[in-house]
Amino acid sequence: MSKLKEKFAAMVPKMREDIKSLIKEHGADVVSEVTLKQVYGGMRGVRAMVCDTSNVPPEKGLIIRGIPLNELFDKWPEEIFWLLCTGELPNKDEIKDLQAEYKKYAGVPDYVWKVLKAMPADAHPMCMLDTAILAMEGESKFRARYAEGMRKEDYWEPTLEDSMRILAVLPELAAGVYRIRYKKGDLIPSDPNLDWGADYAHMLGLPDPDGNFAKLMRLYLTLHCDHEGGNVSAHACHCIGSALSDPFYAVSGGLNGLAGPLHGLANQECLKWVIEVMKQFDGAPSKEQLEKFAWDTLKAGKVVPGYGHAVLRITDPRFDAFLAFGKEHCAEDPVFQTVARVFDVVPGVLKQVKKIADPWPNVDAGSGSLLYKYGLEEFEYYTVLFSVSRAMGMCSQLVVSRAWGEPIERPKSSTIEWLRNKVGAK
Ligand code: CMX
Repeated sequence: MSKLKEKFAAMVPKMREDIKSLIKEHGADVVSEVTLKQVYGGMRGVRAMVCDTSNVPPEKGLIIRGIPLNELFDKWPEEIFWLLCTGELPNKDEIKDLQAEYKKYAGVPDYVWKVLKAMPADAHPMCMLDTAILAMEGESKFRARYAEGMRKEDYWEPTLEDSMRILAVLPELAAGVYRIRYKKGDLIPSDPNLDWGADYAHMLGLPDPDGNFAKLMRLYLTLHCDHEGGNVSAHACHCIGSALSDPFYAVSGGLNGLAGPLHGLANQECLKWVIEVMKQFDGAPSKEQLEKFAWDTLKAGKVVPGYGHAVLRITDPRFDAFLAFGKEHCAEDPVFQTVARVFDVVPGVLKQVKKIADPWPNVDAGSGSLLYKYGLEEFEYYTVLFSVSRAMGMCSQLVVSRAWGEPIERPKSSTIEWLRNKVGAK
């Protein structure tokens, strides 16, 4: 048995007992109220679901299992997945064991490459990635065990196994999507001696003479891992999983949500915006030029990508981490300089628009300029990188909720007439 499975198995009985007694003693207590505005406003702020892997207080940003993200910047993604699942950081033996497990579960089957190569030449890389994950659904251990009549208390075990398979295969799949979609030549085989992040960087095939691109990939994969349970991708994955659809269905479905421009696709949109402004002003723009460009965007009825957030009310700590990386490794790069200048200018513009709740940069505002600097210039691909990381959050959330036996999700919707009657509207 893997050390992760062993550790998690030891946690499960207490987790179940705690939740059972909490519901027994406090099941009728009110934890959240819902206004009509929230019903029509994307359920913003309504507390109606559980997620223990991470939490996002508006004034602090991402906290993973009680540890603020800024204390985890130097951790590798493998450590983060362990933390998400178990609530503790792994020791050296545990991390080695998890890395060996990834190698054991790795290997993209040939039929998946055939599916990807048969897709239209202009297919979006996110569509390719999500299709590839879905294509592998037939491998699901969860589905096979369910068909055999698995007991409910065992659901988490094949969910973890499917999750390991998905996470193990994702860097190779994602790198393959890049090389096929952008005609970069042959697929590059995985290097068994490399860690999860560095192996992904290696399989993309970009030049990395000083190892800084691999460093960036580890940071990138760590920073995007999870963002509590209510964001579109996590919630979609969770909802699909609650019907006991297996992790291949659930993760692919969640990533379809990440592919929206108001969510994970904003990183592609953001760099596009930066490149457009640089084109318009023939290089790194001045603060005045940027201010004008931001206003023009707003006046055209468009959003400034990479800015604003449904929950956060501060500069996203994930943006801070990318900015610090850029200052250390690409301070002279004009695209990075533009991103840094956008940060000086755009919050001041957005603050003047009353309806915007959060004028600060989110995770998507800075990462693209760093990827661009290392030669990853195809910005339609950026959400795929986000996906490889975010799958850690999705999988850990699925394993945890299967372990405590969460039921199928089924909130009540209302007709307009019901709502009008409820509030006594004329
Ligand atoms: N530029 C222009 N307008 C913005 C804006 C921005 N960056 N951020 C918010 N607004 C607008 C909204 O579109 C909304 O306008 P309408 O009422 O006309 O529809 C209004 O301000 C109020 O929105 P809000 O309460 O501040 O924010 P929401 O919770 O509704 O939406 C988000 C949050 C992220 C979708 C929004 O800020 C946005 O569209 N940002 C740009 C896209 C982006 O960067 N998305 C990535 C978020 C991180 C991620 O999930 O990956």
